[in-house]
Amino acid sequence: MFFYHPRYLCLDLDSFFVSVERVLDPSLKGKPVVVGAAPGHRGVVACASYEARSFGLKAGMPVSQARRLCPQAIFLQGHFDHYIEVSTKFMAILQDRSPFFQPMGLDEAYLDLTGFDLLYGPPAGVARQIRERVRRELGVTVSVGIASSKVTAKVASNACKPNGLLEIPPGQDAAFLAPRLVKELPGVGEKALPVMQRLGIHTIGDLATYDPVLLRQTFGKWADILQLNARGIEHSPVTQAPAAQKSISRETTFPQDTRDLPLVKGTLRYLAERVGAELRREGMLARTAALKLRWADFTTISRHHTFLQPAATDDAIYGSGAALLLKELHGDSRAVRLIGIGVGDLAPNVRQLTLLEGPTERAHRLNLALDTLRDRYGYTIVQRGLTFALQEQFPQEHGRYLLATAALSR
Ligand code: TTP
Ligand code: MG
Repeated sequence: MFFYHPRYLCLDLDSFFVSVERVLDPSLKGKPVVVGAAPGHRGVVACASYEARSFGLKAGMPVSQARRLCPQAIFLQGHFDHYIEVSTKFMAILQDRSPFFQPMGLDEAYLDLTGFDLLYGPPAGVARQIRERVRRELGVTVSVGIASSKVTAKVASNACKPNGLLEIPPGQDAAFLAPRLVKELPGVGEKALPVMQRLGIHTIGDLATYDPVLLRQTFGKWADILQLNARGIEHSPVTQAPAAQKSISRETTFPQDTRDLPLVKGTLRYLAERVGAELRREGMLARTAALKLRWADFTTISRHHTFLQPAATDDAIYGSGAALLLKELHGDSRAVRLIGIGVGDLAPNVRQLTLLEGPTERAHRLNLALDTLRDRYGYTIVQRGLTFALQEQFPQEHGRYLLATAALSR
């Protein structure tokens, strides 16, 4: 009888957006580079190169702050079409190696190589071949963690970044994780971290050995999963199908804080149409819509709306967003810094279930026809009166508006 050690790989491209920019323009190599907003525009950092990170820059930081910390950095708006192309090729390279493959977002995936030794040799060798192929064919680097679980592999891949390979030998997961900071554990984000610090949990080892009864009082059912993960144990399998997307959203920061209603509504309409197009491309319907607003003083709110029936039309998404927007603007005199719209609680649009009927079905088909036109000729080929307000505010490229913030948010 054979016994195989579980072997999971976590593969994550290094400073993904910036790395692709460096393929497009090699003169950017070795310099602090930020993808997030074009010169003179506002927004948040989507990706900072490792050179820029040494000045304290990181994803999510307002570009204005990034500029103060690292004025010599090169700020770029980004080329999303290229990112999607590199992402697709990266995922294809990984799937060549194992059908037990799980993409996580654009630049990250897990592979389960358990039991593949006879076929491919040791997992570290497979990782080296993949790293070489990605470098040769795509011109970017990928860091790889290998361990007995997905969670340890993920921590290992982050620990060896950039351009690293780190294998945690079987049986060593807990020992590897124990001395590391608890914020390195996937799932321990900005909300959980301060709570843990108050409990005296600083390292992953502190979490693993914390009294489970007390931990449950604070984190509920999640406590058990946290403690298993902290010992390097995770039971969720590497699934073939991509994890179902739970929401789709788009947001942007205005060039200046604004109370200009046609501009705010026009931008909302544009973002809603981008969200709608992606929703339809994915063949999904949404049950809820959400509006996000950031006021000039940086306070941020989100407001939700539940559709009467699941929807995927631009009108439904924009309509609910606009109603929420008008309500907020009515009760508040502050200027708007950022606006975003998203849809959530997605379900596949299975035609047999006839979720859509009558006029909704017709509107849906009209939207699909519009999507095809725009895929071919660009967004601006057909425009609503509302989005004309954007013409004076935003530059255009290949029939698309270039908004100030390049962040891809989902
Ligand atoms: P990450 O893999 O989290 O980050 P990264 O690839 O830039 O850097 P590294 O993996 O080396 O730490 O995210 C992948 C891409 O997703 C990133 O290049 C840009 C985009 N992104 C955003 O647009 N907004 C964000 O807040 C984050 C975290 C990422
Ligand atoms: Mg990455």
